[in-house]
Amino acid sequence: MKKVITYGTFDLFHYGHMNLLMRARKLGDYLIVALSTDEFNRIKNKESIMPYAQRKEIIEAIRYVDLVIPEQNWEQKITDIKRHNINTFVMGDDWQGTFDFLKDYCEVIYLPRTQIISSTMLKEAIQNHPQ
Ligand code: C2G
Repeated sequence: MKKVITYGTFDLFHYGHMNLLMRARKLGDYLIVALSTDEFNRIKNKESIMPYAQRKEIIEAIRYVDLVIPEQNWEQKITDIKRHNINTFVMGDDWQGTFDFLKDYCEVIYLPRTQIISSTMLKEAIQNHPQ
């Protein structure tokens, strides 16, 4: 079984996220999403609108996802890859090159980001149009 892993916050889940997860899943037979915890988001200087519990429920509901685990720090990737016998690590290409050190442990693939949509845009739209 070819196992794939990807990491992210997936706040305000949108088409770009889905498109990443769909393509990642098609690279193997099993997809794990390491979902950034609220605490790790603070370390990433990335405040998410939706708390971890809600973001986790959404990701678990996506047909392409087989397992969601918490992403708590920058250092856990090698451990995750070993523990889960990962064959392929996938990220959007805004991270191009950042995780090449993982090539010692598994295949590393960066996929083109989906244009025109981002959590930042959605967040600004929400903040600029309070109901
Ligand atoms: N993404 C995409 N297209 C978009 C928006 C996001 O392909 N329009 C991808 C990103 O490249 C990433 C994934 O969707 O691979 C999740 O996006 P974020 O939640 O923004 O992830 P990020 O905060 O970059 O977290 O350790 C890695 C970090 O946790 C990555």
